Amino acid sequence: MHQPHSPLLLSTWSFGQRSNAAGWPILARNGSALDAVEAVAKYAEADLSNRTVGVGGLPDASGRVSLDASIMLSPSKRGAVANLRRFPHPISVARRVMEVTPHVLLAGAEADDFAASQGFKEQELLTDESRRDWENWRAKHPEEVSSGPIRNIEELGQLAGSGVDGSPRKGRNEAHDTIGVIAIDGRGQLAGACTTSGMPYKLPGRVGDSPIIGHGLYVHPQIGAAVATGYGELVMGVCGAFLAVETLQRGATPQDAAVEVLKRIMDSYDLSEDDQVGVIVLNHHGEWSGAALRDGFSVAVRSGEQDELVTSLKVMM
Ligand code: SD4
Repeated sequence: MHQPHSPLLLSTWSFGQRSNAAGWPILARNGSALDAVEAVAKYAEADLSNRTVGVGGLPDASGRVSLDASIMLSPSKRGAVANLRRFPHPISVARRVMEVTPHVLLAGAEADDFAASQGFKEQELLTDESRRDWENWRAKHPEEVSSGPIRNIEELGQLAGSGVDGSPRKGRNEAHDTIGVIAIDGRGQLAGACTTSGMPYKLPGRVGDSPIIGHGLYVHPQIGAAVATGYGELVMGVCGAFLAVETLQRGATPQDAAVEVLKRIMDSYDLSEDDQVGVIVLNHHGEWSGAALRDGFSVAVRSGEQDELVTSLKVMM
């Protein structure tokens, strides 16, 4: 178990490890958990090899990329953006929503306008590679939007099998997804961030769990923090991240809290074999756990003593 007030960073999926490297120096020099989680999220957003966060993310069914993000310190300090289409760092726009507006969530074209008014730099989000994948997908699905999640799309680049367009994979890092990161700093302050381009080929306008406080992310400074990843619609039906922190408050361990969220999902849906949700839960003592419905989810852990990828508990047989 981690010692109280020893800084700790926990990120979703295998690519969280290299993203953690961007946030760890902040915690190591006694910086804030908030700055650290923002740095981790920004790294993933800017990473072009990461195909479903930030620039390079897979687009919606209309071929346009839209980004969702949230950041949180406490019930009264949180911000989010949904359906951002012109700016590459939704996490920083979410932080600005938290810091300079009385609101929690800005969405759509007005969220882009807000980002512009705050001086953020615009960038085309659709890369040639994502456009080609979308064109291939569109050619095979002329009338449809995404038929749902692609199981562990975050790790498809690491696994054998086909790519996001149904064609053979092109490389190790082809299809990463949401990064969720939670941290505790040397003063014992908790923070969390979550950023994604959402479900590939989604219906335009679809917003998942990541930018909704209590669904993809929740932080309570005196209790703990939780982040969820995977098929957002499943998380949203059970207020997944809030449920995890609430379960901690009732005295559960981080592992029991993570499992509680997944059990609630199993009880609430007729799950298909592609449905995947992963959860990371951290309590205010610095104890943590990760769990997922199925194989394939891992937690990237970074502390003074540890820099590794930990395979999470799987709850479905
Ligand atoms: C969503 N939960 O938009 C996100 C996607 C995700 O790993 O987390 N993928 O549904």
